[in-house]
Amino acid sequence: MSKSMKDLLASAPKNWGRWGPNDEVGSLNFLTNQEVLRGIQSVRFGEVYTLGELIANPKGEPVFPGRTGALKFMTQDKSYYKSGKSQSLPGGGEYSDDGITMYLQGSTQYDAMGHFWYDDHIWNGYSADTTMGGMEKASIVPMGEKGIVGRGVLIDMPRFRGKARLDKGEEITLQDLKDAAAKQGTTIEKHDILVIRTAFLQSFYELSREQFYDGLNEPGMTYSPELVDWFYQMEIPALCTDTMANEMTVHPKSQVLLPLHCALLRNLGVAFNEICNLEKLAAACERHRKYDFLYVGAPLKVYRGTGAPVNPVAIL
Ligand code: UVW
Repeated sequence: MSKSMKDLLASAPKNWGRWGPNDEVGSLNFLTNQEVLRGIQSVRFGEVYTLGELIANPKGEPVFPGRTGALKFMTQDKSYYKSGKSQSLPGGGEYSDDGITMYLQGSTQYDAMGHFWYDDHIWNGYSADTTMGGMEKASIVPMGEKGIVGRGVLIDMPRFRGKARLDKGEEITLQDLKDAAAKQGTTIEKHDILVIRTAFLQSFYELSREQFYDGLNEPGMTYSPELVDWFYQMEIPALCTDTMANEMTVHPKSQVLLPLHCALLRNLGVAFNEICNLEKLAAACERHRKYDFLYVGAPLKVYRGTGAPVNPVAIL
């Protein structure tokens, strides 16, 4: 049965107004100094894992349909000096330089709190008109100012299911999340930054573009009242995954696209960190039988940006 987003989320909880009428960082407000210290307490080995994908990867970059990978170009290199287009600096110094054109949501990135909406209102009830010509409200800048630091918890779904990666359209329910955490011996605590591995994007590098995008329906969580209520009660500040949209693309019962973007990001202010690479972190977690760590993410401060690249760091 097809439904509208408004119908589907009619009784879903909202955090609008919880941090005042001018708030632009939503549930990141839960990440207080105490939460940073709790994250630091989870560090045991000092091992550092970065979660960013390669930008301008010559093999291509997994992006949500409608976007393209980054275009990077050299504006200065040794060839400029060799051809006489550039002269060495006084004293003999030379340098390389380059530029990039990219979708701000085209690689590992954070969605701005106001990036996705329905019913003409973005996070905290701001009018969707404030997105016109650049995000006047709830852009990526306040999130970049705050930084996202706390205790991260990895839930390794393929490991839980005994497979290399989740398939297109494979759902993760709240019960799956809890069962996987229990099997790992991990307790998800209030205010944890939830990191969910599906390994789905690994298939991008193995399949042809046509195979990867054909019938695209990413695996992951999708809207259910109990899942959203759990996020609300647990006061989860941020959700990070290794998929392009952090959720199943299509809600199976209603056919609504990307309902968690509205239920979690728009309504609860849960920050979305998408297109992470969790492979090395997951291997280390398995090796150490330890799935919690200090998570640090600071999206770039792009003026009125709808999102921004980030290279999150997990310290085990
Ligand atoms: C869209 O903007 C459609 O999705 P995402 O936030 O996952 O990039």
